[in-house]
Amino acid sequence: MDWFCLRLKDELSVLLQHRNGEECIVKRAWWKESVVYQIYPRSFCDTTGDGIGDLPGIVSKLDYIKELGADVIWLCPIYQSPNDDNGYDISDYFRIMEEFGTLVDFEHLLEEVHKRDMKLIMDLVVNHTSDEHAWFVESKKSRGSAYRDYYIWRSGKNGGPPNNWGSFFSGSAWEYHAETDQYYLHLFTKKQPDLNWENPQVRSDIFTMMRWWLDKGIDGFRMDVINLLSKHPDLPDMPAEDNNPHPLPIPYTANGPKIHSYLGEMKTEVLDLFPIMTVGEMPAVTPEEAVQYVHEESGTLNMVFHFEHMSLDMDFSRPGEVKKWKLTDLKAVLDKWQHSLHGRGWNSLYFNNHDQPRSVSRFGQAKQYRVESATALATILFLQQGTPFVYQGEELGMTNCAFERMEEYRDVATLNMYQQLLALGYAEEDIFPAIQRRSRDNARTPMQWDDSPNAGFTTGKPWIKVNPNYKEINAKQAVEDPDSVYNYYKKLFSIRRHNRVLVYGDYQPVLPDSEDVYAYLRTMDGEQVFIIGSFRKRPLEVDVSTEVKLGADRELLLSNYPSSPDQDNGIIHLEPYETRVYRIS
Ligand code: ISL
Repeated sequence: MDWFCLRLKDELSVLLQHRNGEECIVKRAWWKESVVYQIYPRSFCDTTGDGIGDLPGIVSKLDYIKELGADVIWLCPIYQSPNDDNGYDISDYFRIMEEFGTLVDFEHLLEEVHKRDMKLIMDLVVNHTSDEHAWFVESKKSRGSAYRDYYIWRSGKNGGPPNNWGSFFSGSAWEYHAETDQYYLHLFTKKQPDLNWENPQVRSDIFTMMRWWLDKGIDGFRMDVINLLSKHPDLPDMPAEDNNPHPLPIPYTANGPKIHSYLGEMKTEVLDLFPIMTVGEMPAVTPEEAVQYVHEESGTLNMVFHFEHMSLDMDFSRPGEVKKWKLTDLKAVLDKWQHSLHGRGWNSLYFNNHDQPRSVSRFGQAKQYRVESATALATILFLQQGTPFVYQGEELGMTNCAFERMEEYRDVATLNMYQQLLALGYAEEDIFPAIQRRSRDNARTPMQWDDSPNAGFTTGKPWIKVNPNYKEINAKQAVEDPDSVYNYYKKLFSIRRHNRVLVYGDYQPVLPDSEDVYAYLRTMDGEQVFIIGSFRKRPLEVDVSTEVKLGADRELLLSNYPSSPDQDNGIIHLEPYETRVYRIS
C-alpha cells in the first residue's frame, strides 16, 4: 500500500501519507460511512395478495432494515414496465409500476425512510428503455420520425444485421424491424432497445427526468450498466469466436470514447446540484478505469460496482458453467481493488445482488456450515475499505434455491440461455445443473419472513417459487436467535459504525498466499484492527506472529464462535469458517 492513513484530520477529512512523505486528504462523506441495503421490490413483501411485492410492503419492513444497521436503501427499478426484465425495461420513467403501487405510495415510502433517518436511492436505467416506451413507439414509426434518433438504428449488411454483436442475454444484439427495413441495437433483450446517447435531446430528457426524482427528495442513484452508454461510432464487427456467432461487444461498448463526456455533463446538469450518492454498475471495468470514474477530485461518480470477483467461479469456455475458485484468487482481486482505489477513490463492497447466485452457496458452505460461512464471508468483505452493500436475505444467510424444472424459472436471461445452449447442441441434463448454479433467480426467490405458508411473503400465489428451506431460514427465527446470521450482521455493522478505522483505515493483507484464511489489518491514527476468517471445513492452526502483534491487551471485538480459544503467541486456532475481529492497539 503506497498511501497510509495518518489520522482523522478534522470532522470533514482524513489525512493520508504516501510512503514518499507526500500527504493527501480524503474527504469524509456520509455515503462512505453508510451501509446500503438493496431491495428487489418484486420479491420483498406483498401486501395485496397478488403474489408480487409492493411499496407498502417495503414500508412495513423499514424497522427491520433500520434495526439491522442499514443507513441507505437501494430500490431496484419501480418504474412502469412491461416486465420483460423485471423493471429493467422502463416504459415510463415518471410512473410507478402498477403492481408496486402509486406515486403517493412512493412519496409515503420516502417520507417513512427519512423519518427513520435513513436514505433512499433509486435505480437509474438509462442505457436502454422498454420497446413500449413512448420514445421507442414513436421512433419505430418511420425513418423520418422525430424520435428516430433516440435509438440506434442501422441498415442491415449482406442480408443480415449490421454487425455480429451479441446481446448479454443471448443471440444477436440487433432486431430487425420490417416496416422501416432497419435494425435497432439492444445489448439486453429485444424489448430493451439501447438509447442513442449521441443525441443531445436524449441526454437532456434523461437529465430532466433525474432532476424530477431528485426534486422529490431521493438521495441518489444506482446506475445500471452506466459504462455502456458510449458505443464505438463505427460499430465494428467483433472478431469471430468458436461456437459463438454473436460475441459480446465489450470492447466496443464498455468505457467507450464519449463516456466521460456524457457523465461529466450529467454531473454538471444534475449530480452537482444535489447532496447525493451515486454508484455505477460497470461490466468490464479495471481498477485504473474505475479511478477515472470515481476519483476523489475529478471523478463523476462516487463508487462503481465491478464484476471481477463475480467472475472467479465462471467458466467462460462454456456458457453458464461454473468452475472451482481459489481463495488466493479472490484475495488477489479484492486486494488489488483495495490497493488501487486507496487514497484516490472509494470502493463498493458486495458479494450479492439480484443478478448473482447467493454468496453462501457460491463461496461458502450452504449445507454444513451455513451460518459460520455466511458470517465469515460478511466479515472479511464488509470490514474492507468501502461501502457495504447487503442484498435482501443475505443477512439471513439465504441460499440458492433448488429449482426442479425449467418451468419454475422466470428470469429472461436464464430462459434465453437455456434456449441458446439447446441450440448449440448441449444436452438438457448438462444444461440444467449449470442453470441451477448460475441462474439469477437464485437471488430472486421471495424474502423469507417467517415459517408460515409462502414464507410470509404473500397470502396469494407468489410470482416465483419460494425457497423450500424457509421453515428453517427466515427473518422471524433469525431476529430471535442471538447466534443467527442476522444478529451477527447487526454486530458487524455496529462495530464498523463505532470504529472509524474500519471505514477509513489502511488495508494491509496478511498471509496473502494462504488458501486457508482471509486475513488483513486496518490501521489509522495509531489504532489497528486485525480481521481473520477461515475458509476451511476443518479446524486450523494459523501462525500470524510475524505480521501481526497480538499483544496481551488485544480485544476480541467480534467472533462467530461462542468462545474462541486464544493464545498470546500469534498462533490462532480456528474452527471451521471461524472468523475473528481483534482490536490490537
Ligand atoms: O446478470 C448478469 C450476469 O448474471 C449480467 O450480465 C447483467 O446483465 C449485467 O450485470 C447488467 O445488469 C443490469 O442490467 C441488466 C439487468 O437485467 C440487470 O438486472 C441489471 O442489474 C439490464 O438492465
